[in-house]
Amino acid sequence: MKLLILILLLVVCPTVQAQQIGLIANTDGRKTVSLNGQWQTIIDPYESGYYNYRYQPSDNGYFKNAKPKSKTDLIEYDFDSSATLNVPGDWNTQSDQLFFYEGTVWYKKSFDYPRKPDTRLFVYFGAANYFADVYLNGEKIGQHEGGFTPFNFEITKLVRDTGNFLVVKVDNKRRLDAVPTLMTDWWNYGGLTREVKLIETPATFVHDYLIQLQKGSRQRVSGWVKLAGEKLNQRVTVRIPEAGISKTVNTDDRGFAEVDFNADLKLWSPESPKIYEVIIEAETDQVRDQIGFRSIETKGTDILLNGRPIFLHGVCIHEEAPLRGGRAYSREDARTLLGWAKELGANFVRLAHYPHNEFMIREADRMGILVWSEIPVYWTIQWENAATFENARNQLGEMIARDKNRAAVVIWSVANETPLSDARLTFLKNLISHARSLDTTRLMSAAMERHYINDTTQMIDDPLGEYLDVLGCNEYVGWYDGLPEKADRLEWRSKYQKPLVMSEFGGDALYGHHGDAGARWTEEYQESIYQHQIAMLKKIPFLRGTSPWILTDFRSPRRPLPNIQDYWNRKGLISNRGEKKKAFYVLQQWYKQL
Ligand code: GCB
Repeated sequence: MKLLILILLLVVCPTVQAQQIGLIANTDGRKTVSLNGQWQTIIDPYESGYYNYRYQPSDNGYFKNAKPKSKTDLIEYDFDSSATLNVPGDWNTQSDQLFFYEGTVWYKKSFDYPRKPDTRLFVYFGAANYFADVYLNGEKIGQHEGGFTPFNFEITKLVRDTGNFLVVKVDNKRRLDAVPTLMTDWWNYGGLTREVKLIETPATFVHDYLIQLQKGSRQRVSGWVKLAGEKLNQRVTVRIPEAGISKTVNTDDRGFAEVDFNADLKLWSPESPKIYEVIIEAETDQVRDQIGFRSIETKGTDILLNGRPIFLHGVCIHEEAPLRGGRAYSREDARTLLGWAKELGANFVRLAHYPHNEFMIREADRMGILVWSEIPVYWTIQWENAATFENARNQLGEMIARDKNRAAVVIWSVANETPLSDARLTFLKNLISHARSLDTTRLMSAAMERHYINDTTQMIDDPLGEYLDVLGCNEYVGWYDGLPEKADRLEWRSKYQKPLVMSEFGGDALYGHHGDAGARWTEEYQESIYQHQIAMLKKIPFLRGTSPWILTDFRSPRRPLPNIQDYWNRKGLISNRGEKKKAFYVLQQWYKQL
């Protein structure tokens, strides 16, 4: 019977997916071919390139990239005469037709690739929002859920010397059971929003590694390397030439080896973001990376960087492209956004509300900016749905897999403003222990809500606090909660002896809109919020960080007010055109004193 089912399955689904390999670490350090540029695209709101008229998945979908063979052939699509979209890039800001679009767009790119013997080839996507089905030469090679983390599929056996066609069905329809769910306060930018590339590796290659300081130590480097391929037993040497380090280990039958050695390293910090070249040299492969070393821990209500207390003076950032709008994706975008954060006097950024593109993290490493990185477990989520949990867990794992070697990243956050319940607590506790199993060194946090125990006392006692290293808390005193002066009377209490980062506060102002400090939407009102907030924040004894909402205006479908919002959340300290609002200078002045 079982055999029969298997045979049936093979007959019904002839496109058995190629075996998949986990994320390849550090694609920068490898031989790659970019597939960025114009891709042919078909907008498919009814998904007729995927389903037949009985709503069954079709064997003959657009992924076949079919062409009429004779003049009688009926084929109702043609990639090659269809419009193009640039990759990387969201589709919404590339075509007026697609500005509010939520649905499927098919992408196609043709390429040649004369593969050399004894090499393997992978196709790598920086991100696709939200669901991607990927096909090469008409065969399905994999699918991926989650709009902000990278994934790769092996195509060694399918790739041809010439005439390959890579087809991706990208669907950004929101779903109640997805992560994030239906309701967010940001634009649902769809598409192949980050770079796409081919990665060539040797037959057996360095698949992944962790090279970081051991938790609690500033001299001991501890981690592991993992090979993938046939020749799993190898000698692997980790070298840090500048520090005179060369340490050789032998990988086991799974291609795995732990790495542990003492090193006299100049530590990474915002004042001195020292980065070393690290070389991982196996017998069959070699990868180079740029890694900084620093320790991060908490003690009572303090956050210690390299053993010394630090105050995280920062700002939240959405992945909204500076000046042009749309999803940010490039190194230049990252430099502009982080450059503004630096100008503000920040040593810290909260990258909200999902993992940002890798350039942000790499540039933060170079510029000496500490990073809080999070997954889009935002507002309401189906806490009791096992598939939703699996999805969130997978996104968390992919975020950590990509960025675990970056010194800048000090906090992983698992949730934003989630409503209290037992199911939610179980869900988030399980995410936290998963993160800790993947990475023992970073601090865990979440942006929580708080409540009033009387008119003037704010209490942080969310039961989640027990499982976090750093408490995150969002509050909008002066905007959603009373007027700016309300902050003057507030006292803050916490059930936990832990550091607090005020992970959001702020209010909207349209740049250039002036009035008195009591008038909503004016720069003066926003300025007044910041003045009262800063006075309040200075009095919170366990406060160890701030990341007000937000560096720049960003698009949100929840913000329609004409002539003020026009579908922009205006809480930016900088407008969407790059103009600094008055509140920017208020915060800058405080940060300069710190
Ligand atoms: C919040 C959310 C953030 C929103 C912000 C707002 O609490 O965490 O995503 O954009 O408030 O502007 O209301």
